[in-house]
Amino acid sequence: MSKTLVLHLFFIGLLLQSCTDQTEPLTQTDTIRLNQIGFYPYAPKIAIVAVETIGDFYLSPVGSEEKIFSGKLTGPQTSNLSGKQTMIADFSDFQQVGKFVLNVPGIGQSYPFEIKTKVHEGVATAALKSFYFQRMSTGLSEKYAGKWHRPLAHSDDQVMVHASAATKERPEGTIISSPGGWYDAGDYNKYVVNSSIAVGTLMSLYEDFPDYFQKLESDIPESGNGVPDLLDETRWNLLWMLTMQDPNDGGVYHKCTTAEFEGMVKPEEATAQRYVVQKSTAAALGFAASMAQTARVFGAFENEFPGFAEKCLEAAKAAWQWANENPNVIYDQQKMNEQFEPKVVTGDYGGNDLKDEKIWAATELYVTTRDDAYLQSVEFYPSENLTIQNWGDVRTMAYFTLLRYADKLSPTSLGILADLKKRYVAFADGLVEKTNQQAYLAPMENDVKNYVWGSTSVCANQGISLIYAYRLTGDKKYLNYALADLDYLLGRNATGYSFVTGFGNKTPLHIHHRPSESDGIDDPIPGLIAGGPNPGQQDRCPGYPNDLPDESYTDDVCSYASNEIAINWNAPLVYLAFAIDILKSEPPLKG
Ligand code: 9MR
Ligand code: 9MR
Repeated sequence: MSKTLVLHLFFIGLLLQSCTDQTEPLTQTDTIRLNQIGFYPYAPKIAIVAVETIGDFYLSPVGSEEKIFSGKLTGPQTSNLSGKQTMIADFSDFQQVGKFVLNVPGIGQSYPFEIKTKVHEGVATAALKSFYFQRMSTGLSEKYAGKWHRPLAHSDDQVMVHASAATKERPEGTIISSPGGWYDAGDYNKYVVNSSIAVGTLMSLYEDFPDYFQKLESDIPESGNGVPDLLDETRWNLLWMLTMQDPNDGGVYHKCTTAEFEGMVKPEEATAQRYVVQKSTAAALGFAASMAQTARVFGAFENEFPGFAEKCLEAAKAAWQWANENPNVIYDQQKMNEQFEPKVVTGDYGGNDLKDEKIWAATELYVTTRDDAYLQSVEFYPSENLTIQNWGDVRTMAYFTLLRYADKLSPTSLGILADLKKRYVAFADGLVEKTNQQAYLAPMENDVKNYVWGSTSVCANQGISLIYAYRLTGDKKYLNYALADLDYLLGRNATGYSFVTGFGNKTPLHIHHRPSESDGIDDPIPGLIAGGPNPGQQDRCPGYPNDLPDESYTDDVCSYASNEIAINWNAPLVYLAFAIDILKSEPPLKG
């Protein structure tokens, strides 16, 4: 063998050797958990390895074996929810735009992710578009719905007044028309209380970022009509809500529903009789709050929708008055069923405490009309603690609106406001305290009480709270914690799922959603967020891996307690993903 050939072989050997060093082929694993959509160039970037280990990690471009960034795993972190240990791979310093994977020798390779500005615009827009897929009393055409197109169903123009809702003007069995709106969730019913917080969240997003939404299109039939798609979509449900008010007295029916849940059938095959049932104070107040906000928001679109804003304000005032005359009409389904037939066993959205609904309605009416009397009629701080907003506790919705309009309000509200800002920042500090000790570094993990039915919405709503804290103080730490909650929802969590259908590599495929389950299409309708981990496991499905708070999730259609979807869960996802995308795509500050 010639000397040169030997040398040649030697170098080839070296080359091969160093290649294998660099690239021992790693298999994709969900043990590495990260936001499966991606990251912003100038923001924190963190992956969590779900086992205790030591060593290095490195990034490679998708499809290449080059090591373009490497670092050391740090930790271990110990979960206060499960006691399990995790390791942190922090690659925040890597700012290159592109598509990458994260490798941990000995563990494997992550799902691919992207680094770019506006990285969440796609998932945010799909989450908004999912409301279009929830529309009822209309067909969804292929042009807008793609393979999920479907025929008209649930025209809801022959809805019966249930015995519980009978009045002199509308006796039992009266037929009214209550078309449109969105299906609440995986079921086919419509509930005013839950609709209120959903439309309130979407309109608050608009009010917080009006310029951005002038241009954002979600590809719906109304796109291009001169009104932001976010508002067109919301109006679809508002128009239905208006039909839930009894014009004879201003009261609002609690829900429009079948007596029992329909089977897992297509919308057009779900044809059981529909009813409006008992009026309730919670429905009247939620309705009043939403309609007062609608009047304010749609006041700017008088040319497009003549008279709409004014009509909504009148509706809000009438509902407010009804609620004042009927301050304590609780929706107690069990009691109702003891008195009336047919018995109604669909979702109840009940609850005994109406103070928060009253604060919310009073605040929205006040901010829209600037009539101090509304604010003066409520006890503004019924409890020292602030809470994360949810369908049963909407007080924070009121506080958000006051904070949003702080600069424009009169002395009456200013008294409340000084205090509110202080309380609010203290609340946000409480939400994030100890986050750095958590296994997945998300504020969500700080409190085991966050793990309820619809826990992903607790996480998203908490993220919204942190966005307000950021906007109040200018302190970026709150924004980064809000981003950590979004990372959590999109894959950096104890289940390894990105909880949004169609967005990520490991996503829910078998959501408890009648249209997705019955359409014969493998992929569920995209942009829907699953309820998420819920140790209550009320559905008793066999698939839960264990009963740990943050792992009590099963991607199984039987699991309505962890794998259903709902409008009041999707709305905060829409808010959080867009708000983060808007705020994080701003260029970094110089210096
Ligand atoms: O499908 C229903 C879902 O939308 C509700 O959230 C859930 C809880 O109220 O109930 C589901 O319906 C189930 C019912 O409660 C019990 N029988 C099986 C039904 C469908 O799985
Ligand atoms: O989101 C609701 C959750 O807070 C309740 O614990 C649960 C049981 O009452 O109901 C959830 O709401 C469901 C509603 O009752 C019917 N439509 C589906 C909703 C999401 O599961």
